[in-house]
Amino acid sequence: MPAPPHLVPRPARLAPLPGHFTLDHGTTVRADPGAQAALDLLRTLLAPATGLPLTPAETGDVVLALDPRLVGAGGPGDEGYDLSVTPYRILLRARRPAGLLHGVQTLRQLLPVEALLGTPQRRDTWPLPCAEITDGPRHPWRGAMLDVARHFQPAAYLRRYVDLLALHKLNVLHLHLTDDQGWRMPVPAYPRLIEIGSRRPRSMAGPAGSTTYDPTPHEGSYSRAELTGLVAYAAERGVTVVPETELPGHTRAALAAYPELGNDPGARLGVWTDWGVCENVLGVHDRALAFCRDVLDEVMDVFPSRHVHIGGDECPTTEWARTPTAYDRIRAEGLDGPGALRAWFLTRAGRHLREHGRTPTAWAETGAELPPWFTVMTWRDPAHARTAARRGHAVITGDHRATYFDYAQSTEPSEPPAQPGAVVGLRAVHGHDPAPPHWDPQERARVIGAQGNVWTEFVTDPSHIEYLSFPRLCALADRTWTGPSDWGDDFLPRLRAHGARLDALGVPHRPLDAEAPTEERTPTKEKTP
Ligand code: TNX
Repeated sequence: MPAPPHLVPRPARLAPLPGHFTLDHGTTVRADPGAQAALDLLRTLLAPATGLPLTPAETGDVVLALDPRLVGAGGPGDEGYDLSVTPYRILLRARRPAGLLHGVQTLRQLLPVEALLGTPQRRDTWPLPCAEITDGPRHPWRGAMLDVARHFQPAAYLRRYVDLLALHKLNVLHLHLTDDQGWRMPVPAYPRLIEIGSRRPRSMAGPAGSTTYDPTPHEGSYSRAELTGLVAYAAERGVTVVPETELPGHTRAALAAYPELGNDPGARLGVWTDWGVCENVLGVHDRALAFCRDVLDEVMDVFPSRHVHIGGDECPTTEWARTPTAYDRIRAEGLDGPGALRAWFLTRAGRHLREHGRTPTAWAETGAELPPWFTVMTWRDPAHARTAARRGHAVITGDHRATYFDYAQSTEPSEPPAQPGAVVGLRAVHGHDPAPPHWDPQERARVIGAQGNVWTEFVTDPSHIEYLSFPRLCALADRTWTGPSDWGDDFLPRLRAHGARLDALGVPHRPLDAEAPTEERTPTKEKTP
């Protein structure tokens, strides 16, 4: 048998077969009912380099079809696909359209790497190795979070990032849309969120606590049409955009625009120009709750995703503890004290989402503080994921030691500026098990997946985003789609071959030969809360 092709992520089952199928100008295609969108995607992706017409015909050489009876190798059903490449025909089948979209990405990786280039290639024939593939994901949530609040990125760039996620069968783009340093999404009832909240006059130079500033102003926001366009573009590629608007902390940009939403209506706060944890948070009064409802109504209108993220991390209680009206709320709700207000606030906002059929999603600070109907993202400590699963939460792991891509990939001095404190090496990502085997089966079943997180305090441009994301997202994709793999014998050889694809797509990435097969797990430091 021939050697298996090097695919990332590795398919659940792949049997290489002798021979090739060759795409050329005479190749015909057929999309059965429900498969047209996947064929359109295949055409769109192959057009720039190959220029192949892929002419429709009743007896297609390439057939894409939905088949409700298909079981597929992948557990959760909706995203699996079967792909058969023989010398005479390609047959791609899936139970649901999402599976076909993933199958299209596999076809793309089976082609010569030049198929990924953005310009016409001098080549008439495009061979694919024959194989039988039965594939499907291990986890339904395979994500990447991009922080567009600290540094804004234009919508066109977000589309490219979506394309890179889809290539790796990652299916969630979590957009961190608001933070202390910028508010990027318009809400018609609150125009100053953009007029004031989307611009900061300068930015701290260096990590939290630094005393020097880069005097360059930073600003940016999306139009509603850009966001709805992004949602549609991502859906065509099997990617769901999950929005995050931070509540009740990390809201200084909103407070700069509307001081009455805070705890001291007389305070004149600018959009924050520092990094770190900001003391200013929303008030716990009715006006702040009404603001949250209005914001979330607009969020739900623009983003159809089942999950809607409302932040919830790093919320100091200092302001509440010194605000008399906060104690009125504490008494009225029978709470223990200011420390209980964060969970109370998130529960109120979460209920609003739930009443509209959405699943409230938030960062977990311990895994034990929110109602179990929240989906939580654990980040501080891997133990929080198990705590949360035991409590009944659906859990997405984002352990900072394994999935925070704002940390450097190595200790080498040539690495670009990064969040200080830890190194998140490729091996740590590869070794990250969202649901370790020693947990109880019910606990493991509650872990719906994992995501890589690109915080952007020190990341201003797309090439830096990509350098931080790759190859670490490749490891995350492999882990969440396929599961564990042997680092030296399986993952690294596939990744090295995959590097040519990243190069063809112009993705700046950390050199792959930097990863020694015997490299030990990189020691990292504690995250200080
Ligand atoms: C903590 S993780 C944060 C972010 C920072 C990040 C930097 C989380 C939910 N909050 O606000 O950007 O650390 O690593």
